Amino acid sequence: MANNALIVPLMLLGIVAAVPTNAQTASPAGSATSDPNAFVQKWDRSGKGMLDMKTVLNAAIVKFEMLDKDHKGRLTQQDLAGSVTPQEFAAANPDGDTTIGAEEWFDLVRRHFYAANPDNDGSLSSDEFKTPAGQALLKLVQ
Ligand SMILES: [Ca+2]
Ligand SMILES: [Ca+2]
Repeated sequence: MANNALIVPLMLLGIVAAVPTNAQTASPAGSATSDPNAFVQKWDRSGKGMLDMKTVLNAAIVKFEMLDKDHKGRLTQQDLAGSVTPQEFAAANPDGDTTIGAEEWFDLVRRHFYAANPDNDGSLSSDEFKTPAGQALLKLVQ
């Protein structure tokens, strides 16, 4: 009975239900999970609380232009320092030059989208953005 007295008020506040069971594995040690809700709300034109590929690519264009400070249509490793590791940069740069072009950028975002969408329904929900793959995508496009 003592436990119920504690748990029921927490449930009423939504605290018990809101804590995901995979909270420990979803975020890398030492860094907080980036909350996708604001990003989803900002881009969600359908009102369904989900983002499809076209919408995510639109966000990716905006992010690309923001990072491309000299407006040459290419991103250097320095431009992407906060978003991708050197290993990820190399993987995203199959032509082996020193920059990520727009097509390479879209390919990278598409790969992350598919990885973050295991149910293959064409859209990413806030919950899917909270998975490790979703967080990796969010880091690219947010
Ligand atoms: Ca390249
Ligand atoms: Ca999905």
